[in-house]
Formats: sequence, C-alpha cells, structure tokens
Amino acid sequence: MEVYMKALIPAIFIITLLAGCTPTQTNQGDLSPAPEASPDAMQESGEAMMEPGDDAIMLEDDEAMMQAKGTEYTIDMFVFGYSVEQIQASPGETITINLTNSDGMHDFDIDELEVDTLVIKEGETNSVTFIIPEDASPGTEYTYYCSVGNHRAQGMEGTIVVQ
Ligand SMILES: [Cu+2]
Repeated sequence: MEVYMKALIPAIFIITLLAGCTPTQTNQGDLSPAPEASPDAMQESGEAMMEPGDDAIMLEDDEAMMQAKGTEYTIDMFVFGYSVEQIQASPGETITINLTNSDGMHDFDIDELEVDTLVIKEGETNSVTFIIPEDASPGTEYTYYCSVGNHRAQGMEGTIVVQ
C-alpha cells in the first residue's frame, strides 16, 4: 500500500500541473493520498516539472505540505497570560500546543473546538492537539483562555486566526 501511494503521488501531482489546476486543501476525505505520505517525492517531481511562471503553484503546494505535518507551538503560562498571544492557522491544520507553566495554576481552553485541558501547576507540562475545521473561513478567530479563577478577566487569553 505504501509503495503504491508513493508511486501514485508524483503521478497525481504531475497531472495536476499539466491540467493547470492549483492544489486545493480539500483532499481530506476524498480518494487523494494525504500529502504527508511522501513529501520528498512531491518535492522532487515538482521541481522537475517546474517551468517559468509556476512559482505561485509551487508556493501553495509547499504550504499544503507544511500543514499536513501539523504545527507545534510551545506556550508558557504565567500569572496572567500566555507567552504566545496569537497563532496563525489554516483550515484543516493540525495544531499541537505544548504547555509549560512557570507560575500559578492554569489550563488551556478553546470553547468552539472543545479543547479543555486539565489544570496544571507551576513546573508541570501538558500537551493538547486539535484540528482547525476544514470549512473555517479566513478571518475566523478562536479564543484560547485560562478557565482558572478570574485569570481570563485578567487578560489570560490569546487568539488563533484562520488565514
Ligand atoms: Cu490561569
């Protein structure tokens, strides 16, 4: 199966280029193999096929590959805030947040995405992974916040902005 997919991906990519279509990010759920199956093969075939004027297509494809691998952030929590206050995301992107806690007791919640971590103490760590909905439109904002005491009211929150 894996060998078959590796052979199939460059073929699909070349067909896409020949057809003049730009790759879309909607391949979850259809018959296309996931881009992360063989990013190297895609990269090589993409370069081999690249012609003047194809730069824009390649850029979009590189971005798609980055999303497929998922994005990790390390965010430190303190009284009262997060070390990262804004994250840029794309529809369908898998995001992992590695939480550290340098002061106090905190958690990390996103109501719309049903993210609700346990409260951790100073010196402890936690990790949470979630997926931005495929149909999230550009400009959509998801607020993450600490649900402990009045921390959110004290400013302990941040924003994920969909591009
Ligand atoms: Cu807190």
